[in-house]
Amino acid sequence: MRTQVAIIGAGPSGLLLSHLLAADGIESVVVETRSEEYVAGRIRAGILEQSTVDLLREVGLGERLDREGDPHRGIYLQWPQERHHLDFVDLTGRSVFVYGQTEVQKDLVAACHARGQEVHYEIGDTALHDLETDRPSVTFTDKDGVAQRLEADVVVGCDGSFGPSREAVPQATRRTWEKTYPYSWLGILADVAPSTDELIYAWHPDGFAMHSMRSASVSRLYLQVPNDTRIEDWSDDRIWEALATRLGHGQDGWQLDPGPVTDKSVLPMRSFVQQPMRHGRLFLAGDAAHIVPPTGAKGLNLAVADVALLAPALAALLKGDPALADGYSDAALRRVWRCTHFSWWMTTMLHSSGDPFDEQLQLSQLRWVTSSEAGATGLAENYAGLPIGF
Ligand code: FAS
Ligand code: PHB
Repeated sequence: MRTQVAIIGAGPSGLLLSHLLAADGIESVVVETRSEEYVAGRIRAGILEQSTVDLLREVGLGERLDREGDPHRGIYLQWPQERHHLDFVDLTGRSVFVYGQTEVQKDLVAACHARGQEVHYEIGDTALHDLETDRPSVTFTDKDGVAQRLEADVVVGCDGSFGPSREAVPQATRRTWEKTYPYSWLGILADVAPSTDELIYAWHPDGFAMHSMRSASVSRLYLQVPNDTRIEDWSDDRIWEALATRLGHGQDGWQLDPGPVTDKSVLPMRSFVQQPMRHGRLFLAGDAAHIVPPTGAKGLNLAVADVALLAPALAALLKGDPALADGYSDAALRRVWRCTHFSWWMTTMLHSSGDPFDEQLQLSQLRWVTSSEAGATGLAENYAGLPIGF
């Protein structure tokens, strides 16, 4: 098989990249280890920043988002006895949308079907070849067990944090930074109307808690738990009790309404960056190049920002102009480090470490960010998303 761009991974970065390339007349083929249904069903991100919403609308993927998405002006920051709203629209003129990654993925898959995008699902043995030549290729075993070779002008690793692309950059060339946080998130989906109009990020001496949502009838909530947490040790009742305590049930008449839990998972928290995000004819995008703790709601949005930079760079490269492609890694990494810092800052400000000194610093940061327009604006511009190409 031969194409212009071989894309490894059919998650949001892979499918959005193929969509943007097709709009530019560039052909691509996507290869994916999992099934279409499995990828679309993974429960992950929930917040789209302004730049992501703008891009999806621009490229014809915003219709259902505008119909079913829930625009939010801001978030609540909370600690015991205090809850403060930060209004991003007042502060920066930018807002965010609650629209789950599963919904974005469904829209991307529908667009693939509509344009006849070639995607090979349920493949195995993915391997990358000849990346330092102008005839790179990807070999794999297709779902029928037949060995395939996909030749291309360019290969893009959109294969997330466990795919082969990041290691395809030679050890001597790549540099990585990694930080593992001393806690994880226990996340639940529940069939109950949210008890809040906008997201609540709550600092509490027992640990962080967050009240998010997926729709008017589905809530998404998270609890800080130790890294070695076993999900079976957390009954629904224990989860709701901890959420009620940490989110301030009964504070100023506010109450947390529990409901049937439909999904439960534990998500480790880490930061990871690999640079460069290009090696020869291999380019990296999304989680293949970077991981952020979800406290800043940046993971999915950063993947979108990568491909928004990469698509025009590849189109130009394939039409004979390498300038944007040569600048892709540095341009993408500026935003990657901005989002990595912001996600680290939100995480260390809101998660209890048990250290009394940290606790005072955290509470002081929270009081400053909720009382100073400068502090609130700094958080707002990062959370609602800096313009693409920042
Ligand atoms: P993805 O990981 O989504 O997609 C990579 C794809 O490559 C996968 O479908 C995988 O099957 C495929 N692949 C892997 N190896 C392959 C191979 N050898 N060959 C072919 N295909 C291969 N972000 C937030 O903003 N908020 C959140 O709350 C949040 N929660 C998360 C919870 C979990 C459990 C995880 C893992 C991530 C979460 N994230 C969250 C981050 C997440 O949303 C990612 O940022 C987003 O999925 C990135 O998209 P991709 O770069 O496409 O990577
Ligand atoms: C979510 O709704 O899943 C969500 C929202 C905000 C975050 C992380 C996750 O920071």
